[in-house]
Amino acid sequence: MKGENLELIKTKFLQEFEGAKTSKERRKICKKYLEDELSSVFASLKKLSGKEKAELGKEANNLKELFSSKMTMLKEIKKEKDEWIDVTLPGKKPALGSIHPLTRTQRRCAEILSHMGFVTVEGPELESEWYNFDALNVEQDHPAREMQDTLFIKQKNREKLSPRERLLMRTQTSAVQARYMEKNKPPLKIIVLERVFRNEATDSSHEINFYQLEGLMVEEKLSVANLQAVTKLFFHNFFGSDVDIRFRPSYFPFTEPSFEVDVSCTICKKRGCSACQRTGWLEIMGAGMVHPNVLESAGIDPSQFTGFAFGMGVDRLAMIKYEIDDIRLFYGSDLRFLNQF
Ligand code: FA5
Repeated sequence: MKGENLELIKTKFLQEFEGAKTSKERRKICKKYLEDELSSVFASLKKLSGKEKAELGKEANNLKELFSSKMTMLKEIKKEKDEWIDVTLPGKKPALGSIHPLTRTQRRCAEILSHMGFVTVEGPELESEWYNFDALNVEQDHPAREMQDTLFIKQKNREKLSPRERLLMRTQTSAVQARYMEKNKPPLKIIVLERVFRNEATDSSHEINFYQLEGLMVEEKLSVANLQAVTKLFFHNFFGSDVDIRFRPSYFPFTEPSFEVDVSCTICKKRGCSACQRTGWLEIMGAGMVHPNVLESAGIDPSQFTGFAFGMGVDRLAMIKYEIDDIRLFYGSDLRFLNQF
């Protein structure tokens, strides 16, 4: 090993380094000289001794210093490049979800009715036969109890259990009325906005599980006129003041008199279209004056208090409002549908 050799390595390095076209190539050259060339230089230094070893050792260290400084410089340039941010670029929009149309509808219903003084209450989805049927004056042999409508829960020795012990998936939010009246006394003004279940074949307007909005008001001297006023105010707020409301006589075991309530078709404005089966009207809810038996069964004196109740499908409200022609879309999790809201 001689001093000229080290000079030669330095010249070769500088030539190669300057001649390289990319930083990647330059980093490779530095690595090669730092690892391969220098290790053979230091290995041959070991064979020398005395003054010669000291002098050449110093020069070899200078060479190492040169390669390392070039390598450090390249690393810093790379780091700066990697960390550089173009602050003028537009930001990335976070993927935000939207409110499900059913939730949106529920919230709007609650908003309107809470302004009218109704308080939202809750009840269980897994319910007893008592609250879903018996307490609502639905007789043991009423067709609504039959297997095609109700999802009963399998229980050991079911037939020996009392109606309060026999379980089912509630078919109507009216069950919450019965529960609430048992624990709370008039004046009452409540709504329930929850899920119900029916053992039904599904089609474009029927689901096996769907949402209902139930309203109940119990006070002294309430009449059908109060029911009509509340209903009208609600639908005018929900659909707009140009909808008409129609009460038709109907039958529910828990109300007397009972009504089926229709709103004028919001799509064709009563001219007749496929959505309203050319009738100009859309059937939207059941309602009526609370049957005295129901009040009595909850411990409320029907000679002192009267009440009205109504129950409608939240899904149907949303379908009319947003002009959706198939209820199953609400439960399909199809983003092409959901992204429209
Ligand atoms: C009832 O459930 C009564 N509890 C309503 C009631 C409450 C009457 C208080 C009187 C007093 P009905 O089975 O008709 O009634 O259902 C009420 C509403 O739920 C219907 O008008 C409809 O909007 C909706 N509905 C019923 N079945 C389905 C279904 N399979 N899929 C979607 N919505 C349904």
